Amino acid sequence: MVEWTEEERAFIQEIFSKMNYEDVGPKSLCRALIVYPWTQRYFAHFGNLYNEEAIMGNPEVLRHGTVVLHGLDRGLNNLDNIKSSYANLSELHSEKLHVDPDNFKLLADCITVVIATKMRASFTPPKQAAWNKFLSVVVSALSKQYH
Ligand code: HNI
Repeated sequence: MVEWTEEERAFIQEIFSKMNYEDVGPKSLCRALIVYPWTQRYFAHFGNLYNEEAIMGNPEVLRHGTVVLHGLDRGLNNLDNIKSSYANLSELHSEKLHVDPDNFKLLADCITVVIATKMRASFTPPKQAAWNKFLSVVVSALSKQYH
């Protein structure tokens, strides 16, 4: 089981409390689709992903970005049991969506970049360390049902 210090818990809570899901989520997913274009193949049914402008103006992408970010809530609310709280989502991404699990880390990095641009100087190295630890545990939990 992952151990969290009180400081780490507080930093993670703080970052979530300052986060606007409807802003950070879409921006993070758009960034992933632009920076790592091979991730677009999973979202072909969302319509036009032709270029940066199309991706950033695609309502399906924007809506899904918020959905994905809310997917982190189950980690936040189950910090001491992250692994089992992602069992269903892991199975969905593996068995049904066939998402290559390497992509989880790439999207996580995009979320971190967007948060950094929002929080600026207040995203201190210790806060980034706690956040990075949180996302690493989520990514590992999401990859759990792959075999
Ligand atoms: Ni992901 C659906 C959470 C990474 C491709 N994804 C979801 C849903 C959640 C979610 C929540 C909605 C599930 C449902 O409907 O029951 N995804 C997350 C989280 C991460 C993540 C928390 C990592 C931080 N997903 C990824 C990545 C890809 C991805 C990296 C592909 C590159 N996800 C999908 C696709 C769907 C999806 C595709 C279905 C979309 C749809 O609506 O058709």
